Amino acid sequence: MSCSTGHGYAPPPRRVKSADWFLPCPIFAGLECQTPGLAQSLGFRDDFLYCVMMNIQPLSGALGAEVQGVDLLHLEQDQLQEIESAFLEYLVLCFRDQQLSPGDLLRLTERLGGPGETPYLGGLPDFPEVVPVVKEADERSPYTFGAGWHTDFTFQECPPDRTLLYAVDTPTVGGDTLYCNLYQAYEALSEGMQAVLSDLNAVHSAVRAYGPKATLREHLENMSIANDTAEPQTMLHPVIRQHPATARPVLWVNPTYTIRFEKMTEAESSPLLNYLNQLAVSPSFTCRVRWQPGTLTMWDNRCTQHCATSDYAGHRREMLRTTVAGTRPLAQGRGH
Ligand SMILES: O=C(O)CCC(=O)C(=O)O
Ligand SMILES: [Fe+2]
Repeated sequence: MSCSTGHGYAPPPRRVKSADWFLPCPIFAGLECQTPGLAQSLGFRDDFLYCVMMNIQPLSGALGAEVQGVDLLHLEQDQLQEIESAFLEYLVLCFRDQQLSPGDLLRLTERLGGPGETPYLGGLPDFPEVVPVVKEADERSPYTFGAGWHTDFTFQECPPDRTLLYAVDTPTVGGDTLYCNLYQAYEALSEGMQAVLSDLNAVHSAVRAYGPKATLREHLENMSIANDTAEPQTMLHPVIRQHPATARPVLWVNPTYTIRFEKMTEAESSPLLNYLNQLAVSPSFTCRVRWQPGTLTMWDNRCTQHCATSDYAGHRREMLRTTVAGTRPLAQGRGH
């Protein structure tokens, strides 16, 4: 399988099947260990047990889970439902050893609601909705794409509900992605602060990342990034967002795109925004995803932030990225 990333994309090899695959089902696991190949000889598909036994392992006490026993290319409807309910519970889901071409990733994105609009970032020639996130081994910049805490594209009127990131090539160590839980950040605030914030809107803008003076594109020489020639438009969003699926309140600001509170200056806003942004990334509200070729992680932009780590100079990392279109954020308890 090949595509025109210019980076020699090829799906990662499937891992050699071992008895570990059968551990989610203890009875069958034991039988399969004693009689390797039993599942196959009974006429089950190669990945039969993998498919019927979905297993969820949390990544930390705060958020995130690894989902085992799933082949994202052949998802049954009930598996999809199970994944969707795990997604609302864990906010970040990680699937290992998936074999996805760019077209497969797009089909999965369509199954999950359809791709969002992705201005500024160039996609693959044959699949414009699929964005390659690439850093070559010889790049000198200490920076990587997404290396600052943020929630994806909150400057849009309808920011993406979720993002899917699929690892094609990864450093042997480093290049992890960190996530934080913005429900927990909200819950950590005092009642008084929750009440103050619930009446506020914030201004979100692409100016720092993609405005005329932004320097991100100069740091990312193997990605196709277009800056705005004029000051980007801004978008007002509630500071306390209600998650549309869980109805729970979320502290929905981030240091990359939230530039100030409505009707306040940046100078007036920044002390409180800095406080909120620091609180959101308290270690106890975070988890960390370590990537391997074939890992797909999806995260909920309605209640998380994330941050890529730039600790793999001299090594190559290539990911494929899509987003799922979202709805306009609603304020908790305000209805507007
Ligand atoms: O590459 C990563 O780890 C995350 C990049 C990022 O921020 C994104 O894909 O939205
Ligand atoms: Fe991001």
